[in-house]
Amino acid sequence: MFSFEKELARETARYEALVSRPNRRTDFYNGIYDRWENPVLTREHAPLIWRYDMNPATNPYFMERLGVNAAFNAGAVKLNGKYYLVARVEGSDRKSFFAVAESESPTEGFRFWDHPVQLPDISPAETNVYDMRLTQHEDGWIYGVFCSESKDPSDPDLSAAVAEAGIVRTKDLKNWERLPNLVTKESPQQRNVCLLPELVDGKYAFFTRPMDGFIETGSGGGIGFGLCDDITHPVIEHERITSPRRYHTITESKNGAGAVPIKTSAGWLHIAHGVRNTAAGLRYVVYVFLTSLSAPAEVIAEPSGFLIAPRGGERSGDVDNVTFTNGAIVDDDGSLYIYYASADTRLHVASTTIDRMVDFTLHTPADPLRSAECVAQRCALIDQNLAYLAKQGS
Ligand code: M1P
Repeated sequence: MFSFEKELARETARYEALVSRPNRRTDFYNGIYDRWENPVLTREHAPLIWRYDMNPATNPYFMERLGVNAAFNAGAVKLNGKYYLVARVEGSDRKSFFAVAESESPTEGFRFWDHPVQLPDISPAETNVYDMRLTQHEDGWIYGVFCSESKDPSDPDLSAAVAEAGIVRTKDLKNWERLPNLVTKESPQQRNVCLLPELVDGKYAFFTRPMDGFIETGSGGGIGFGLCDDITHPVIEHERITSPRRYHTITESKNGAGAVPIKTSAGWLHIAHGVRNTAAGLRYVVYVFLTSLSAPAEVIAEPSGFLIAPRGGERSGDVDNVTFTNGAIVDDDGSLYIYYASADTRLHVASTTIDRMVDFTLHTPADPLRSAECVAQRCALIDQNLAYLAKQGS
């Protein structure tokens, strides 16, 4: 027989077991990073008080009243010794919002705070918000740059939308000050914008993703870079392309900034995403490039191919064949945790170190862009190995 108390107790136990389960490395190996067995956030991590009315008088069947569909693309930051994810949570109504999940560990134990982030509501047209990148800026603020999406009023197509970069800032992830959306004079739309932690020539430096339309980047040639004088009235007059899209590569259809660039001794490490088209739809992978410390818009190394692509169960979900990142944390010992989502459904962690990533970035050959040259590149590696192994054996 149905019992409200029994269902509540079972779901509470299930939730506790999920959020407190230990995580461990999988046996995946490539020498570059480790994959971890359990996602760090899923829709089931949404607290019961977000979803159920807990009062049997008003919810006699213990029904979910406000469902949660997914928890994925998260900005990430370490503060006062704790790990924080500001996740994109999507309700079953398709609207996304931000919520802070906290843990003592970078790989497990993330629990959402009781309330999601209540962003200052600055425009009735803003319909959806998602994918916040968190920048611990040298000016003392933590900035969150995210996609602010509205219906395109000039286009009768019901799906026509406009993407802009929304900006908030905080000191504690609790109180958020909303700044005006970023204006990019040369680009009608923006998504995947993030703020560099340091000023460049005394100005706020953004990595942008110029787009002609909401889905297609059109004339937008790749990941852009632009400077703005005043973060409280953010305007970028001119963008230049940093990491371009290229024909027949992992970035042919689109690319975009991912985690906020990480300062290393070799340069700014960018963990971004690239998109190609296939007969089965768009395929999103995570890739890496390095830009100069003295000129952050200049790419100095871009290893061939992807760093992370969907594998196994990561391949399927709401949007199949997608891995996407907008957050990473560097620990005091040089460990690096890359939070990547799969299939716009759940959030995983990959772990590595800054040293390994710099080695990977500087010593992995660049994409030679043509099959014949890729074969030559691989044969050179094989010949080098055969010669080395023969010498070892002799
Ligand atoms: O669905 C895959 C991703 O699509 C968008 O990324 P982009 O702007 O590069 O196409 C974003 O909406 C992202 O949230 C999503 O994961």
